[in-house]
Amino acid sequence: MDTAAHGTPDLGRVVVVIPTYDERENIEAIVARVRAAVPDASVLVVDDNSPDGTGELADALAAADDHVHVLHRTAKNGLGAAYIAGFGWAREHGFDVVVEMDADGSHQPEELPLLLAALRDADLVIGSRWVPGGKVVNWPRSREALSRGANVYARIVLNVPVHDATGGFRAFRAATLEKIGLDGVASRGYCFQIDLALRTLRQGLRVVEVPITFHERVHGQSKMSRDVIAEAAWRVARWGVEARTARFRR
Ligand SMILES: Nc1nc2c(ncn2[C@@H]2O[C@H](COP(=O)(O)OP(=O)(O)OP(=O)(O)O)[C@@H](O)[C@H]2O)c(=O)[nH]1
Ligand SMILES: [Mg+2]
Repeated sequence: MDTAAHGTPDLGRVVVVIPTYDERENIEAIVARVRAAVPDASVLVVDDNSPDGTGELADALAAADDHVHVLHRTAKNGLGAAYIAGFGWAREHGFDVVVEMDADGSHQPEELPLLLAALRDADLVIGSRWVPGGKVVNWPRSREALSRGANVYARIVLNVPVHDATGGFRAFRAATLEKIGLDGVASRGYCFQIDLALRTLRQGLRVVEVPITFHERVHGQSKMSRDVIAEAAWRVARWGVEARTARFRR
């Protein structure tokens, strides 16, 4: 690929990684919006063999646009595993910036330039619902309570100075992913996001939150489940205990 044609001036080449599982009704519109919002960036759809045919639809989008790529995986293996595969692809293809974004329209591609601008002075930028200026639109109270509760819990247990540690609209420098090392990441569900934020902070890297407007999905089904919540709760508790024990030993 030609860097001049595919790059953004001072950040280098950007890829927006979009994990999908049964997002047939959303994938076309979200890819089109990303392409319009950041025309120099590439898109990588990471599909876990969605039964609804999202992978084939993504292939058709890729065939029509050389900035769109698809990574097919064989089975639904969780968001974390899909992202790690996508990050590996981005590394092999020499991208300098890797963005995480949901397919369901909750994250607004039009806000990508804001995230990328903030990355000029950061190693990880988190699009945040829970900083001044951040908003959620059409979210049921129960979901808002879950997200706020999860963030308060993570802040107390892990002492992380981040307001939206579970947020999944993010921009990483490729160098950040390299430094934090992804081999030991076992988180599968949305605690993957907390895990990566924590690893980035522990490396002494710069994490910046920018306010975003988060919209409840309109089409398709949420993959949030009790298992995902339970995994986050016990992993965060374990990381908290590990951090305290390490401090005690020092
Ligand atoms: N490849 C892959 N993608 C997944 C998997 N689980 C979720 N996703 C995708 O990850 C993104 C976020 O999943 P959602 O179902 O929206 O979960 P959520 O945003 O936590 O929940 P809602 O707020 O209720 O939508 C979407 O693009 C999903 O299609 C998975 O196991 N594999
Ligand atoms: Mg969602």
